Amino acid sequence: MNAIARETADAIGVADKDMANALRFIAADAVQRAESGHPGMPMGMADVATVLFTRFLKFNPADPEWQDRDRFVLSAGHGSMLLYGLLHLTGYEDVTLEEIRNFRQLGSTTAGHPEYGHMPGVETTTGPLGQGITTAVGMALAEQLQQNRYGDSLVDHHTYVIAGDGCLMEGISQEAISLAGHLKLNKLIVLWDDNSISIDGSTDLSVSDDQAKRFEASGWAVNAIDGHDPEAVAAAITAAKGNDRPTLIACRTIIGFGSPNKAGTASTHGSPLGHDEIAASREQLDWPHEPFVIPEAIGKAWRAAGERSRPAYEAWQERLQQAKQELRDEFLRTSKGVLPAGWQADLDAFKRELAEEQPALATRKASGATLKVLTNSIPELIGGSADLTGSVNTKTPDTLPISADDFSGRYIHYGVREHAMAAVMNGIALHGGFIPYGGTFLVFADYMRAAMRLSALMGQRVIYVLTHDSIGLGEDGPTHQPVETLPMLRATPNFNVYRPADAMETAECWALALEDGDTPSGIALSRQTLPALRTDYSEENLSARGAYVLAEAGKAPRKVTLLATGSEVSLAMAARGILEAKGIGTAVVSMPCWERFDQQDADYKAEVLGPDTVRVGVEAAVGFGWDRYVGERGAFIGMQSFGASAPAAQLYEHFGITAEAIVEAATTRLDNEE
Ligand SMILES: Cc1ncc(C[n+]2csc(CCOP(=O)(O)OP(=O)(O)O)c2C)c(N)n1
Repeated sequence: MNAIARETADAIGVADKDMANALRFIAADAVQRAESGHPGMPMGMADVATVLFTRFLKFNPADPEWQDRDRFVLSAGHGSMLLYGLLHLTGYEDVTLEEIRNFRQLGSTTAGHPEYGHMPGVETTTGPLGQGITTAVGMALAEQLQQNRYGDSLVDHHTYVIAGDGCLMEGISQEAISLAGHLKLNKLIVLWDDNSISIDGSTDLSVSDDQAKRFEASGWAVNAIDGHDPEAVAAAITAAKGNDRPTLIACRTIIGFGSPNKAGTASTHGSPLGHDEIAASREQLDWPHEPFVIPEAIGKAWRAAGERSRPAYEAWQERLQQAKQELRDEFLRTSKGVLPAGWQADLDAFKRELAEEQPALATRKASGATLKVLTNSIPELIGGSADLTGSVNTKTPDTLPISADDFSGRYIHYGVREHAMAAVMNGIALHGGFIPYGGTFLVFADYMRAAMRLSALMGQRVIYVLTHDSIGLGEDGPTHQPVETLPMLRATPNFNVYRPADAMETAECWALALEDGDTPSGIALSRQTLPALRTDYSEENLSARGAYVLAEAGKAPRKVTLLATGSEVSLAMAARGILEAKGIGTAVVSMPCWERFDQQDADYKAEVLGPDTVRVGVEAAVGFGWDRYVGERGAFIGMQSFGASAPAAQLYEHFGITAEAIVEAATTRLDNEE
């Protein structure tokens, strides 16, 4: 044994087995008390986790946010009590016995699955299987990028993952494994809980993959060990740390280890063992202690494990103090997620240029031009795309490709792996030091959905560049034309959906996405060229309130309000021209971000929406959600079905999304009322 903690444990006569049993029974007893949860996995992986936390993991419970800590991701999130037990035993102050006793109760930090931001030491939210291991790839990648910038005296840590059979069955794991192997992320170490059990029973029911070969085929080092043999676990982790590739350690374990009648069966997976079986397990493992009582010597040995990295922590603080001021300041600024001075001025100059030139641009191109400015002034922006770089315009002169041989780049070629792209971006954001953005077609948000939902749940600044945002993409047809995707994203709490109408709004929406440190954003962008609508320079970011009057009614008082987003704002402007010519006072409201508009006060909303006017919503998507803006007197012009394959202009005609249709909808309603 190699560490202070082990020495302390030895000195007080505490064996690994005793420490692991403390963990096992905290988990089993908490699940029993809650009458809900998963005891099997923590009992099975307690030996592995004990070795990891007492001998290897670099962490400091007194400073859970220490930037150079090792990251630990419990990808098998259903085994949350394993993590809570580890954090409690190693001395995280906030992870009290009271919280453990309140496992899964309202208001406790010990949520059913580990939730980021609820408890220190929980590095990411897990539970949806496969997300954790993929998020960890992002963390391991961020570590390499950060080390490249700041050197290994400030950045040198590992990312450890515990993943189960379920995580490895999920499709996203293949994307993750493949990308990690390709990038040779050698500081990523996955401990696979190889227990051959999932909910339905034996994994034989559903899977016969040779996992070792699968990982090897993707460029990983693989080791297989007895997960109940601490020395084997320690030897495997030591070997993994020396590898030039990511490592999978297949830890053969018995689910529910120690339970005489249930171990090795799915019945330990998702329900309490039951009082009798816990009593029998206490006997079998020779653990006579009452629930939640940890014998003093064992508690002490665990706390010593929590103190173990103190010298490394202090030495790191010292190195940070001695680092060149400029480097230190930049490291601390980016780690805190603070944007650099000067970026707004650069963007402002770009806005002035746009006002001057008034370019007709597809908003995807406007986004590319904006990114050219932003990636130049914000070095922590890390771009990427899921193999659509030329279409989504996410690459800029400042973002050179990242590769296994070169982590000085800033652009990730994710390959055709949208789901991994989203989860990896979560990992990069959670790791800290960088702001990730990544592009694909809006319709493929469905492929990323599970990870996008976690960006929102965790409040991470991840920016999704989502182009080809409607039937306006044309010939590629309905498989590529989103109609229900905007409502799906808008229905997601804490997720801002932007749909800018022209180049100026695109620049503004990018600024907002960057400023929103706790909210992910999706920027929906057109494939087709759009006219410049915002032709005046405005210092104020007009998109910040989510919706604003782009053109007020002319001479006559406002009778009609046309509400539109993105590519349909120019249609609304054309309809306004016709209505105004008829003497009907018509305003056009651009609504680049509903979520922001919903947060405005009632007066502003009324001023914009014109509650006494006839309101028509226009968006080339299904109308889900528009009712609240158009009201009972209003109408919606958009899609009622999937799209079709044809040139874009024909599709707008075919589906009746035209200036004439808008005029017709408005005038019919006005006539009906008169
Ligand atoms: C994406 C997703 N699908 C389904 C579930 C429900 N679920 C939770 S645990 C589990 C089985 C996992 O098996 P394994 O990883 O082998 O865990 P163990 O039984 O060994 O604890 C399932 C299907 C989930 N959490 N996430």
